[in-house]
Amino acid sequence: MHVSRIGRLIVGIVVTAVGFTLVGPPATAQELVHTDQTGDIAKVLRNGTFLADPGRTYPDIVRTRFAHLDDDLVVRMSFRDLRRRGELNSFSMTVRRPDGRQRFFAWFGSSEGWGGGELITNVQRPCDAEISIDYRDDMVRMVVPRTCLNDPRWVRMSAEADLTFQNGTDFFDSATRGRMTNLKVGPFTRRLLPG
Ligand SMILES: [Ca+2]
Repeated sequence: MHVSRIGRLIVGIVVTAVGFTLVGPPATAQELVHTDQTGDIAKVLRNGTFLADPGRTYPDIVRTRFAHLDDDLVVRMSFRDLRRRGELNSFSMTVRRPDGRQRFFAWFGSSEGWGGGELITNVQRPCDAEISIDYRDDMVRMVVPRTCLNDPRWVRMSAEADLTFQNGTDFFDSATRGRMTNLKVGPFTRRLLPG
């Protein structure tokens, strides 16, 4: 994959990274399942314009399970139509911690394979974040060890999927947004405790 394309995608995601709290009860559990709206993919033009594209089926996220386990953060996204694509694909998750800092993890791939990991700048050491992609069951699973985040007391998470074309046009869906907006990241889950 071409570095400049990845760079544009990263900039697009980070620049628009604004999130809100999902409506829900106070944090008492380590897991949240969110059913996302279908037909809510946004098309982002090279000039930054956001347009609804309800007829597109990929990358439409339909259901996501966020889990804060003893050792790992796990985000499992189910898609309406997950297929291996020749263009650049990406899956990402953003984590907020009690200290107010936000960490971004992303994986980028095409028909040639997958790469990625942590891309935010405040990282001082490698992180063993992993992704698994199941095309048969339309499922993507992202795992980030809690040690990558200094074992936080709680986290809030969001997740996204992107499909980017050679001409710079990007299609994306947020796992928790519920409708097309001009915000790429969020809303964030409520606080999820480990356990
Ligand atoms: Ca969706």
